[in-house]
Amino acid sequence: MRIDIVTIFPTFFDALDISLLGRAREDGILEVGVHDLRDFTHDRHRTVDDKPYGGGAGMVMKPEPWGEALDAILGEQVPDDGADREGGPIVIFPSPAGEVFTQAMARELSAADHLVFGCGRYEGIDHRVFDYAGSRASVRLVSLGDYVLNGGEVAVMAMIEAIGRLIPGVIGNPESLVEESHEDGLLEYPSYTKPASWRGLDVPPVLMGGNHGAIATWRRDAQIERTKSVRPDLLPPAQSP
Ligand code: JBH
Repeated sequence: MRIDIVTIFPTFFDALDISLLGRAREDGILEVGVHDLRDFTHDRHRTVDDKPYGGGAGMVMKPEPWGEALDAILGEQVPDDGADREGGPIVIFPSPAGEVFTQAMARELSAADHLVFGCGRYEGIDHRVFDYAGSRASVRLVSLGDYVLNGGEVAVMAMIEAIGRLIPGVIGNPESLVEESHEDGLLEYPSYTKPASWRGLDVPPVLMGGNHGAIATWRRDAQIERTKSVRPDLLPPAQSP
């Protein structure tokens, strides 16, 4: 997979060199390009924003640098003629006005060949940028959740981690993916390791008994209990009597 990121804070993504995704990049499974939006300006101050038409607080990102950045990244990949975009690049703009990012979306996006992330500031990007991007590629506005971030960078970092680890070959053991929260619709069961007793707190005895059936049942029950108490919204609707 190739991932391109457009941002006014390129060094923010230095952290992508570490960890799991750093390894995937060394192995050639994942290619990441980080682009400074200001490199696509032509004025002395490298201006990327301006006052909103119609007034209001905050600044809006100007369309011209975004247009040039998208042209540079997308190149001739998709003709500007409304052709079928299936399998082509997907341009993702993190936005509090977008659809909420989920594990299902991460899984879907992990199958793409080319993702482009456009990091805007909270107040937003000139809306015509989304229309233009939509004429060149599939476009999705995606929100990390219902809270305020200053810009898209943190959201993009989270999305890249969630998507990247699902790319085949990035994680050594695919079983460790299946057992996790949100893949089976339940929260994870609690985990323990040695010592069996620590500061007066004991590991549940069933986990040390070697009865694999009993362990599986205990874990499933713990998952259901946890999900009921913290995230009842994840459970299927209760059966009516
Ligand atoms: C994107 O992902 C969104 N969730 C909350 N706030 C945001 C702010 C800017 C961009 C988001």
